[in-house]
Amino acid sequence: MAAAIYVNDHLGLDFDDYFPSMIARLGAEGFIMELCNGFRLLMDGDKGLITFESLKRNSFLLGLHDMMDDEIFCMLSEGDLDGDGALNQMEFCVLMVRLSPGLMEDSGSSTQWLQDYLI
Ligand SMILES: [Ca+2]
Repeated sequence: MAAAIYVNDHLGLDFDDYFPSMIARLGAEGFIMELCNGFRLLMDGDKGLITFESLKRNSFLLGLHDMMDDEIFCMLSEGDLDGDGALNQMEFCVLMVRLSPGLMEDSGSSTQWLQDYLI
């Protein structure tokens, strides 16, 4: 499950920066769709946002049994750009891209092309 791999990477487990090769394979648009699929797996279906509760519940469903509460808080606060305590789709995608050193190197304005797709 792709989303599980993203989360695992964020937590520093066997980090393998494969996003650049994913983009090469899928194209930027396909890559964004993959990120959006991951977002939907982790979000709260009613709110349309990734909240602490939805991340905790769905990361467990995805097999991330060892995800600690403080790691979930850390991920949320890292990605929460507008300060509402939850991640919307844009914030989630930006967070994932920021976690990829390869993508950060490729483009100085790492999130600009991403925003072009999402907005
Ligand atoms: Ca937010």
